[in-house]
Amino acid sequence: MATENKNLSDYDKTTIPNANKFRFGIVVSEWNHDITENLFKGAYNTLLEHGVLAGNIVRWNVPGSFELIYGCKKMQEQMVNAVIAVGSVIKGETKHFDFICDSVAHGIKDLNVTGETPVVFCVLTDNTKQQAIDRSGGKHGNKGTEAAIAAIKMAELRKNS
Ligand code: DLZ
Repeated sequence: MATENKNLSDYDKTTIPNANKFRFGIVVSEWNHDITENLFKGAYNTLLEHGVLAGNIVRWNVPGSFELIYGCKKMQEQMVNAVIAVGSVIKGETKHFDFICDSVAHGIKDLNVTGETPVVFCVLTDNTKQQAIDRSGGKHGNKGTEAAIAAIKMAELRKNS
């Protein structure tokens, strides 16, 4: 699971389906917004790079990662081929971190079980701000890029299944 030996922005471009017919929803949490903006940019630019039209990318903001669950549930209803949930949870002094991380992971998982539209998990869960910086366009790449590639692959899988 560790990203230390894997750059989140590395992938084989030749294996990615053309996405120019697809429409994507990106739901962005405003908490740690400097991090989530960089994750959004990574996802957005990667989608464009693979042929997605700017007009076919719908962005909504939600207050925090906990609200990603509801935001993504409503986004699933918007005639999109896949949804990307963008958040950054950074550990504090209390157990809040654990509750938020567990809730968001289970909430997004539930949307994938119950809904027809795949929802990709682009939520960083870090012990420190530096770890979040490193994974949102820093030395370990950008999880937004990884999420966009996953979303394209899931949209293609959905189309063919
Ligand atoms: C309250 C809170 C805290 C302490 N930390 C974070 C965080 O690191 N990342 C994040 O996305 N959201 C955080 N939140 C906000 C919660 O996700 C949520 O918005 C509030 O509890 C309101 O439901």
